[in-house]
Amino acid sequence: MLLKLHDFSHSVWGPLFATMVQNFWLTCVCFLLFAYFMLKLGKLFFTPLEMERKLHEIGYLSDGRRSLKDIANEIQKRRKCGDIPPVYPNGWFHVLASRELAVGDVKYISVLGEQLAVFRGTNGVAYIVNAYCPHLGANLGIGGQVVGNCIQCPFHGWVYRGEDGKCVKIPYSEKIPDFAQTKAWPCIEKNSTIYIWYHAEGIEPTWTPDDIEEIENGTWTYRGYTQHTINAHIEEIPENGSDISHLDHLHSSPIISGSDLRYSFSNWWQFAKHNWFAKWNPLDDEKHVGCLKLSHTISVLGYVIPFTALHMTARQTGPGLVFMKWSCVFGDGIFLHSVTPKEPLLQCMRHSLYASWTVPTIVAKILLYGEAMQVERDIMIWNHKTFVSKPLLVKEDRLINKHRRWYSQFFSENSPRLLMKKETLDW
Ligand SMILES: *[C@@H]1O[C@H](CO)[C@@H](O)[C@H](O)[C@H]1NC(C)=O
Ligand SMILES: CC(=O)N[C@H]1CO[C@H](CO)[C@@H](O)[C@@H]1O
Ligand SMILES: CC(=O)N[C@H]1CO[C@H](CO)[C@@H](O)[C@@H]1O
Ligand code: FES
Ligand SMILES: [Fe+2]
Repeated sequence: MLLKLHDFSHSVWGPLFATMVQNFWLTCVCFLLFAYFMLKLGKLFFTPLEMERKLHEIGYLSDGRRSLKDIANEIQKRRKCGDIPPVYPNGWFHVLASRELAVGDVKYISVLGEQLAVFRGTNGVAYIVNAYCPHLGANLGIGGQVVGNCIQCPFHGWVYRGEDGKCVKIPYSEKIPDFAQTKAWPCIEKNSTIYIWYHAEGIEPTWTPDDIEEIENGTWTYRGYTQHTINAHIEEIPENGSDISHLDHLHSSPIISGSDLRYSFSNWWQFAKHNWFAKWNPLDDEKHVGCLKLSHTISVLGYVIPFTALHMTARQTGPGLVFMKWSCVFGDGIFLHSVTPKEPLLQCMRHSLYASWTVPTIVAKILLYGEAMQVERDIMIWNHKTFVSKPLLVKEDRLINKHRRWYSQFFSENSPRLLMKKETLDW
């Protein structure tokens, strides 16, 4: 039925319609605001959380005069690192998430003190080779081109095979000498992650990162990641899995109290707390795995809130990977947790979250955010602490020693050590 304009004047819509026509621009603005708001809301509820924090953004205290960047730099310099173990343990490390490397992409990556070029051949396989071309030293990761399953140097065009680093083409030379070869690093891609094998003695991989069947077959889907840069020795980070007593102290105040340790202990937050129950054990049948069982609940005024129960089983697989499966009332999923040393005392830590479809994205985001909050409390400690090689432990702390013995298997004779620096010098 067609409406005539004068029909409106008698209904409640009439004046509104008239105002809208008169205020055309106002209507436009209202509509845009509404659309923007809906977009934000949709984003909040339906898109994964992706959060990256730089070193100086977490755990450093401002003095109101200098920038946090300067403060972080200065603390890094004056810090006593302690009698630390070698800085790069042997094992598999996260280099990139699969989605960060499309077919034909080349990336220059610096991890474990090595300069590397990571690329994906046209066959879809990811390869890692030394970044510096052995010919005259150009960086293959900066402007190198993927040619088939090889990478071509941007300087004189030598082509190296991703699989073994062999040079297969020198555009201006008839002969390719046998010595024309670069180093190809052992690399493995398990769904969603590209890993590199590092071994100071050049030993081939003796184990592989866990297969997560549920990620491969699509039962658990990607829900986001958080990334942090930390100024500490790598061992400090996995060690917190065996440090049961810090859970009830550092991690008990509710996440709304934040990650700034100056405030998170305040009495204001005493009404609610996180309760942790944890147990860590090295596995007998898989020497490179340590298993942490963790239960978590939130209690308010002493009453445990039932739907906050979260049960986790974390497999610390080698020196830098943790596969933490969890289940809660909404469903189940996994945190992929990785620590990769970029420099001797600079770690890149990532938590990626995959969950079953039953877990609403907003819940997954809260989980990921909550985890990040808790870890940021650790970071404030890590960024400022020293490594105590002979700690004062009481009986209840004994798992820490067990963890250190377990972790020592990842160091070998030629594992790189940090040269004794500053500490011995008098400035
Ligand atoms: C995916 O793998 C898990 C674990 O093996 C299994 O329980 C599940 O049924 C699989 N789902 C599909 C769709 O294949
Ligand atoms: C590298 C790898 O295994 N990729 C697979 C991950 O899973 C998706 C489906 O969920 C496959 O399409 C990819 O090939
Ligand atoms: C490696 C490891 O177990 N890290 C854990 C340290 O503690 C935080 C907070 O409890 C966990 O979220 C990490 O997974
Ligand atoms: S430096 Fe790479 S081809 Fe010459
Ligand atoms: Fe912790």
